[in-house]
Amino acid sequence: MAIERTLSIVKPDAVGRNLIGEILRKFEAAGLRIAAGKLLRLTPERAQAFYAVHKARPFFQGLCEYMSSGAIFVSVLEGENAIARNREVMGATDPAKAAPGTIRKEFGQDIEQNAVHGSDAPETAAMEIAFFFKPDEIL
Ligand code: 3AN
Repeated sequence: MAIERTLSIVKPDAVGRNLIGEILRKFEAAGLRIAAGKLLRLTPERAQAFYAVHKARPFFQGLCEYMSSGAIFVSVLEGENAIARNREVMGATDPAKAAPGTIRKEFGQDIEQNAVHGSDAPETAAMEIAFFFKPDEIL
């Protein structure tokens, strides 16, 4: 199995409810190593750039306002099949449909305020990691 890296974001609703530690604990318990991490706040323009792939979707503006509404914790997770494993630990986009024990089931509030983001493919993981981290910030 391949060792991969993926980008994770603890979103503003979860940071605001003091859930960074609980969420990182689930990644580590699933065998994912935290290879980089930082707390920051996106400007609306940076949020629009990050979610540019969704710009034609009806929820784009609300999503960018929400993602720039408070601090986020971004991290690089590393491990075997890290991209798929992270998405398993996160659960389905809609917390109401997420499996028991997943982050979104336990901590997500609705389909927009769903606690975490995770890259969905190797290409997007590489782009999203580079969006937030310089190579020498990943250990
Ligand atoms: P995922 O984060 O599970 O890969 P995407 O890429 O389809 O899901 O959506 C990106 C983000 O956009 C989601 N995490 C969520 O915050 C928001 N989003 C997705 N679908 C909706 C929707 N129908 N209404 C509001 N926000 C949505």
